[in-house]
Amino acid sequence: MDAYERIMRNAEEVVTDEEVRELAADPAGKRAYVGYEPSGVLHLGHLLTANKLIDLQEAGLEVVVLLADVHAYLNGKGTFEEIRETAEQMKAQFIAYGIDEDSAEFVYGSEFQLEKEYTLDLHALELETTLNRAQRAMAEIQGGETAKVSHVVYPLMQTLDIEYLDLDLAVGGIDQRKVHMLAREELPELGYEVRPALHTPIVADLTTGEGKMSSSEGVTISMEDSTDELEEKVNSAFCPPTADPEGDLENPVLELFEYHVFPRFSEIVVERPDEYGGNVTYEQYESLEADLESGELHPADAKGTLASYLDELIAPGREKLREIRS
Ligand code: IYR
Repeated sequence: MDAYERIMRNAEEVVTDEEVRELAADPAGKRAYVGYEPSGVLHLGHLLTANKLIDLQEAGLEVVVLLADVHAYLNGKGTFEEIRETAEQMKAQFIAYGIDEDSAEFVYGSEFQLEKEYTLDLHALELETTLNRAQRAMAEIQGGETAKVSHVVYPLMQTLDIEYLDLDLAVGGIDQRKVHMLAREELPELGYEVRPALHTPIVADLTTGEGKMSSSEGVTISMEDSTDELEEKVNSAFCPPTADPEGDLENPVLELFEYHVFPRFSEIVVERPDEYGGNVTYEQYESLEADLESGELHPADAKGTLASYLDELIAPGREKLREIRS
């Protein structure tokens, strides 16, 4: 896999492809980032973009993890002290998960977002941007609550982060796309360069295959789950043996294989007793998907295998959390 293919693996979209190709042609010294509102426990939503950061490190880019404490504050996630503490825990779990600590840079938003120059640029952006535009950019992040003034400042700060962290690529879930599009429009207004963005998909709800897997509603898998809890969650997942003919339901079991398991393991072994066909090894996601859809692979075997690989992925972070809490 060349640098471009690795950067693009499992990306839902890039804006623009041409800019990303240029980046891939000479990745040395180029900086990519994901920003996270600190939360005490990482879940699969965080890990999807973390997988992308690992891909980017492997493609030769420098990666920056923004622990967006000021953003979390603006989004009503607690006091600064509480947010700081959860940010520390989050950082430790990312490292346990496999983000290379020596080459990655972990930055707190409050380290640079409270400086005078940043604040003055923020005010310039406030003057440039209509309320309506900023609110639309936030619709998917802020959820259904009544928008506060802080919620329109939020995407403007996210826009400035791209300049102030000296980035060449902004990465996020597809729910960040409107903020990144706002950034592409507004940065030139302040005389700054436009940077490309890469968006990862959102995994569907585990039990229904609809909408998105989220920590606030429905079931999500997190660093906190024990092996048994994880197995139970995966076993109750929606996993139709054939693709939905109408095409509006996703298969979350397949999505988890595609976005979480295959990127991190070079081969996947499904262990089965001989009377059920014996063990089978997959090197590519597409072969597993084809076998599930043809009936060659039973959903129960797919789920058992998924649970054990996910367990292996979250085990170091789970251990880290135990350590922090004891
Ligand atoms: N909006 C993100 C958090 C965030 C991301 C970036 I990229 C920033 O520069 C700042 C904040 C979220 O919804 O989690």
